[in-house]
Amino acid sequence: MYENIAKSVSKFLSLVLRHSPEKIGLKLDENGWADVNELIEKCTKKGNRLDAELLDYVVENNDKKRFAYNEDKTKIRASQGHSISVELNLAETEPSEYLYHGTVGKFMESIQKEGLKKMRRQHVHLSKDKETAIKVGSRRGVPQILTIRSGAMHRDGFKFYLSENNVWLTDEVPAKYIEFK
Ligand code: HQG
Repeated sequence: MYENIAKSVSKFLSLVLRHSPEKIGLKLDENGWADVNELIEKCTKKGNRLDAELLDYVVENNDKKRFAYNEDKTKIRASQGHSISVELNLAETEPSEYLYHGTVGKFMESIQKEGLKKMRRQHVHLSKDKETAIKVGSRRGVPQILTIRSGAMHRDGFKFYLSENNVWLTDEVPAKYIEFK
């Protein structure tokens, strides 16, 4: 019964939990956590329908599992994708030999020159499979898929993190580790 509004709730939660908590007067702690009751109260005050049951539904059924509760479900945060500075305390993880990044043609020249940058987010986002990268690139147009030599990067000392919802994160990908084809 929540299918229809779950997507708009997810978009609104992405906005306040990743980018602009101040839009509803919400405070996140340094690890990106918001108090669940405060979130519900402040969303509702701003006219965005939210209650504990709907929030549970969105956390459980979100297509990319974008949000996670803490152990006792008193706090919630976005698992990745922030533009505001938060310390997710993710453990460094060894990546597979190759990871993928989906982008679009208009960015290619710049990426060839300077590699992948985190732009407005806290990390560069990579995926383990090409299908996910195709979806990510398709948000902006005809997808271009870049193969990242993540194994070589790791051996050269670059750090990788795996978010709770299985997005691979790193600080940058210099152009020499990118296969353009
Ligand atoms: C590009 C979504 C020019 C980069 C997705 C991308 C993902 C450069 C854009 C998550 C560049 C940044 C993140 C350079 C990178 N020159 N362009 N040097 N370096 N770019 O949205 O990876 O649905 O910040 O290729 O599924 O597209 O929100 O990153 O096109 O997981 O949960 O600059 O967001 O997840 O865009 O997407 P973004 P992204 P959610």
